[in-house]
Amino acid sequence: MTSTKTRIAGFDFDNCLMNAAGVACMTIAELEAVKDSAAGTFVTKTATLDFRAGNPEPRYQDVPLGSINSMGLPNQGLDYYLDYLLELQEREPSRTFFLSLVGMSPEETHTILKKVEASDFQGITELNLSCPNVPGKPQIAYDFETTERILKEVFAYFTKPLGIKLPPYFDIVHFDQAAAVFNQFPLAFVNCVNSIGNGLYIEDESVVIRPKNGFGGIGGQYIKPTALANVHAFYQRLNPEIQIIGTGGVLTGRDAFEHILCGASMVQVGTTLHKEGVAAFERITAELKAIMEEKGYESLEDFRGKLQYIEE
Ligand code: RRO
Repeated sequence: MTSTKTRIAGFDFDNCLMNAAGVACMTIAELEAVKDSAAGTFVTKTATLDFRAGNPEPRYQDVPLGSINSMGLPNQGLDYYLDYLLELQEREPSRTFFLSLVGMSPEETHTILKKVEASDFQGITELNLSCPNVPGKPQIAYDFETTERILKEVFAYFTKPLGIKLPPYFDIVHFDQAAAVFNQFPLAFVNCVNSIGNGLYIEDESVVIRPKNGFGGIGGQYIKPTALANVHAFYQRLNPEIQIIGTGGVLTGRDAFEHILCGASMVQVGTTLHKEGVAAFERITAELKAIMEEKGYESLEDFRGKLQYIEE
């Protein structure tokens, strides 16, 4: 029997596909729909301490080869997601879910993480170090000194399973420097990648989203090669205890297969989920299983990380 089950931070999941944070995860109704689909689990919209309305609309646009967004971190506030997850873990004790979060400052990040640490939440936490869309706030993970300081401070008190959501890096030296930082910490995973920040999409003579004069994070088919490179670069460099979640450009089962081949233990679907709805999970899972069957692979372990190189 071909299986796409996987394991992250010691928790088992029936399927390796789930939503990417930001898509289908702002409200409890959306989260329940992902939970009840073929997805193995869900991650919440990145939560800040308090409710945020986010940037003015239009702020997300699907385009033929992907998407562009400058949402600006709209969310219901930590308590909304945490209260729901606490209720859900009573209702579905055999399943594990992800909570995404970040503060508007390092201080706020610590306030949030201390609340999660003190709570009864038994799931997995993803710290988003890569939001590209809050005017005046650069992506944290492009600043290695700040990232190292925050992680040092966090792991002084945070004992639950924690991973980080990363922006794409584009230089081999940056892969080396980033990995040297992450390898100092007991991270459960790194998630590669968030949207490619600050692209510009034009229709006729105009931008398509209002915030930042049209600049926004790019997702979808445009970003798969960058996503795969980041997944594999960190798979090659990180301590084996730090798992990789692959995100970016997953439209088909073949795309998910490539993420796993590059080293991903879980694969997230963002733009495609926005375009197609939760039915995407069943379709992509079936396509992935068909590829595995054709190749004689029964589990993800049979091919994870086994990307082939061309000999010198
Ligand atoms: O809300 C957003 O604008 C947003 C976030 Br927090 C993120 O991490 N990635 C993205 O593309 N948009």
